[in-house]
Amino acid sequence: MIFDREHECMNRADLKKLQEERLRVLVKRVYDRVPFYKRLFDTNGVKPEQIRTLDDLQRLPVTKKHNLRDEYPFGLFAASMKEVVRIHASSGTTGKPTTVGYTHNDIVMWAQVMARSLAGAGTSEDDIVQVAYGYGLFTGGLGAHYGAELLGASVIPISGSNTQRQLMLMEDFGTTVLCCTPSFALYVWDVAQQLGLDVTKFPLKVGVFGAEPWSEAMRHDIERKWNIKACDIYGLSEIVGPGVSCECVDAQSGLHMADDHFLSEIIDPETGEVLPEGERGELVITTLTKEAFPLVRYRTGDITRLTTEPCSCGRTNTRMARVFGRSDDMLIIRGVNVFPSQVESVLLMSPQVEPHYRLVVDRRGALDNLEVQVEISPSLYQDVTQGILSTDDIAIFTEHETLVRLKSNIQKNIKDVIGVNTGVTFKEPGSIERSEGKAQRVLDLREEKNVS
Ligand code: DLL
Repeated sequence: MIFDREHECMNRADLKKLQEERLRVLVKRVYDRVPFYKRLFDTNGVKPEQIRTLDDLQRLPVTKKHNLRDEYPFGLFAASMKEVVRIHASSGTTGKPTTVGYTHNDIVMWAQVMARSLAGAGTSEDDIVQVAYGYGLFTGGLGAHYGAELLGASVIPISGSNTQRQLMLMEDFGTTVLCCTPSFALYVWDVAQQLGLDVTKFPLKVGVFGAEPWSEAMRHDIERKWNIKACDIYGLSEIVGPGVSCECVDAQSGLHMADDHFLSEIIDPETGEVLPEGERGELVITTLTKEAFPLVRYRTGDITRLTTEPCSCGRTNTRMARVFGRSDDMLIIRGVNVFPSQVESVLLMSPQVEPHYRLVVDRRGALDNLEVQVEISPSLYQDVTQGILSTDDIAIFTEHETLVRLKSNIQKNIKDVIGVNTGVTFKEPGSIERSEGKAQRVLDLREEKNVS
């Protein structure tokens, strides 16, 4: 279903006109209301009236995450607190979070783009939507909630965690759409196996998964395990939360951006230069309609590609490729750039290991060392431990013939795909910590050493 045909299928020339009209209003708003942006325009010798077309935008520098932190908590708000009806904040692990505010109109717009996303992913008023993203300062829960309600679906606001309860309600209430992180979807499936539940018999038909990078191989794994279609949804709190872009269930071929609200560019993360359509680089977004927390050329840190080729589903808006990773999650191992999602794709090629893994980076002498820890499948585990009483015996994992062969295969495949030699350590099923929100895939011990 197409929720907002007028904007989702708009002729691209009309869309450009609409974006430019909105851009002109936006630059005036931030110049007049946000001292940070007034300074930025003035220092760069740009007057708001000079920004008339999309190309003019490049006269302005980008806004970075640290600019948001410097203005903590409300310095970048372009509306008075009287007009602000909601505050969310990013899940910053160190120091103060990044605060974002919404006026009533912002909340309405967010619900609309989320409703679009969910409709594109195959949701309608007939569906029962289980929102298993966290509710709270994190935007996942409330974002999906308001969008699903606007669509007229029946919402189960269960929030994250409570894995067994998720399964009970899913079965008893007949959930048809599940919204959560892909890693949580895998965790819930694991628990279903332990409980002996056949989830493929559940009425669930689609999952709207996002908030963390995941690979195409992970999609196939989740779709097979749950017997559903899994659609990728993207967003970030600074821009609005989930709903910036989402895949349609018909084509599952790139995430449709809400172009009438968010203007996207791709830049080279090193040089900041704007790249031509189709090239991979860092996504930069300008919010065209936000009132309380508008951002001009915000560097998202996310690495992707854009295309304006129309989709077979009939939508004409820009499509964004699955996020490859965050520029700050990119590991540099002995000079080679490595994204965790690349390692994930290789691991998922092997049915003998599970999609539960962790990358541990350390420094041995002057050399970076990457160790991939991955759980072996329960059936392989059973095979290799047969007849052995104590599974504490690490030798089973290091000396067993099948595991030695498997390890050398995985190491070879990783070397072929990413070009670095890695260590591979097998773990018992269930031993790598499961995530109820965003998965923590990387443990970088080099940082600790740098600090000391
Ligand atoms: O994660 C908003 C969200 C909630 C998106 C629910 C989708 C679903 P933040 O906590 O601010 O907001 O984190 C934003 O998460 O810059 C990306 O690096 C990453 N991210 C979000 N969606 C995806 C995705 C929410 N589909 C940061 N694929 C973003 C890859 C994603 N990474």
